[in-house]
Amino acid sequence: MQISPLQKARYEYQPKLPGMLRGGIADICVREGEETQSVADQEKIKALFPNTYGKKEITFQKGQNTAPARKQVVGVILSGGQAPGGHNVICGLYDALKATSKDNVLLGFKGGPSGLVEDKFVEFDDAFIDAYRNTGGFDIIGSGRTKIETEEQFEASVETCRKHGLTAVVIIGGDDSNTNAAVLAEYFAAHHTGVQVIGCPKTIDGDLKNDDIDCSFGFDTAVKTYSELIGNIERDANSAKKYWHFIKVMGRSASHVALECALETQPNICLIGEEVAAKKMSLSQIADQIADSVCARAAKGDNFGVAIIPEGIVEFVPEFGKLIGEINELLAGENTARFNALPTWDAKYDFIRKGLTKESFAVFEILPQGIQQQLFLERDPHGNVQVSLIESEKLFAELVRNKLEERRKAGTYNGKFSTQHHFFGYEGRCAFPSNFDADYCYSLGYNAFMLIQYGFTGYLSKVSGLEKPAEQWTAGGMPITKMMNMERRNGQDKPVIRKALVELDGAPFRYFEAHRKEWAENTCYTFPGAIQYWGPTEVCDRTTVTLALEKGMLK
Ligand code: FBP
Repeated sequence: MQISPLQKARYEYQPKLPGMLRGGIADICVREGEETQSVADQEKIKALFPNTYGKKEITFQKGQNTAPARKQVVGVILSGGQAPGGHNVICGLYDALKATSKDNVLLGFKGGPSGLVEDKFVEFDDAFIDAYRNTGGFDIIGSGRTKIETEEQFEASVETCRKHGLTAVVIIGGDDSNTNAAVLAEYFAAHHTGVQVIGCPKTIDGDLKNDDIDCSFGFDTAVKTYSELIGNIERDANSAKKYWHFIKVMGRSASHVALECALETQPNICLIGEEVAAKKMSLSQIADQIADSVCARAAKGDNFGVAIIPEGIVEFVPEFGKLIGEINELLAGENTARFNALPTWDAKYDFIRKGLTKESFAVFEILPQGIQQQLFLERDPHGNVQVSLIESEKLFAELVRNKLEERRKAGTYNGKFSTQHHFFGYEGRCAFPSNFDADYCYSLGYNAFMLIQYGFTGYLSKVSGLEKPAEQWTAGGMPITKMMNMERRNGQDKPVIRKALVELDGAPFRYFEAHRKEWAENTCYTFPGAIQYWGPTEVCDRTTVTLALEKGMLK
């Protein structure tokens, strides 16, 4: 097979482990910490996880390895959206497993958690693993979003484990997948299977982080990839001086990606969903905020700019959420067929006008026709509006255009407004991992095997101190139940890992807030450039601005 020179060179890269994991498996021992409690709803979580709740935090350190010797047969699963570095988690896991004993076996279950249920697997060997070292993507075994939740699925998983003699399963995933890992660990423990479950924190969205997890892997590479592109667009905008670029970036439930890209590139505008929700902002208010920047810049002759829009923005706008709820109700059951049978858009529009409340229709009315039609025509199999498909970069560009027309009529704006639209999402999810993600992921996988070797289950592989050089990182494990609380999901109270949203009193947002007025009116663009794999460490191993601000490394 033909491979690119970079791919070949990246195969040779030796990821950096935390100092405490260096020097050989025989010299790694465990230090136990305090017993843990869930972040909220302790009694309920404890009752749901009687076998895995309240376990101790653990840290690895240098010392005689006292783990009992036994053959390990480990299964690994990639779960959810792709994130750069997933392959390295598997490589780190494989290397630690084989360094312990050549007889140990690593199986990869294909296509996500369903691979375990349906027993679709591959067995890794050196040649297989070597072809994926330090590469992006999840194509080594594929990924999927199946949730193991029915009794049938649990039983099938137990059967797969029994058939292969599995001693442990490693689940590489986001908050939902690791919640599932905790549930699976509890099930395996309750049924005395002897199979351990370890999770690894993944997602480019960056919303799996807390007091114990500095950040999820993949975030670093994805935001650097988007920031490179945004910086390039800023240069283009500032060269041509003729377009406003509206750029949507991934991140459905949290705006960490948009915020980090803004901190990296200093655009004129960046919307933060969590702020929109906290201030209960309307679409019109958001459009006004962007239009203010357009006008201020136009007054100086700068009819160009860059605005970053998080993918999930509309879900944070309260009036939009209400509108979506009403549309879902309006088209429930047989109404969908009635609506679809209406011959023209005008007839459909009339049906919508009569079916929505006055307030929601007022919101609907200000949407560009393309978005209006999207809301009614592109629906999921349950008949619900597919909010993630809404082209919010086009939506806001149009809403701003309307605002500017009003201002032009009022004599307060006299500029030009031509727009370009972009969506950066899939472009970043499978990029070659940055050195940071390559190192972090390899460490997470290596560390996951140490947790397995020492008999832990229901733990998340934890590598922290990530703002420092890798040598100073610490490694250990945290019971997943510690990160859980009860939340309402599909009409039921469920134990879940608490999702990390952008904190409006956190250092990254405060930094952005302090600078955004200046960025909105002036041209303060910064150009991060492409991810560098070789060169000075401050260029190649640098972490995200978000992490640096959170850890007080930047002010
Ligand atoms: P995970 O939370 O599973 O990591 O996925 C996040 C994400 O990359 C989002 O940013 C995006 O909204 C979504 O996946 C897209 O999912 P899909 O791959 O199903 O289109």
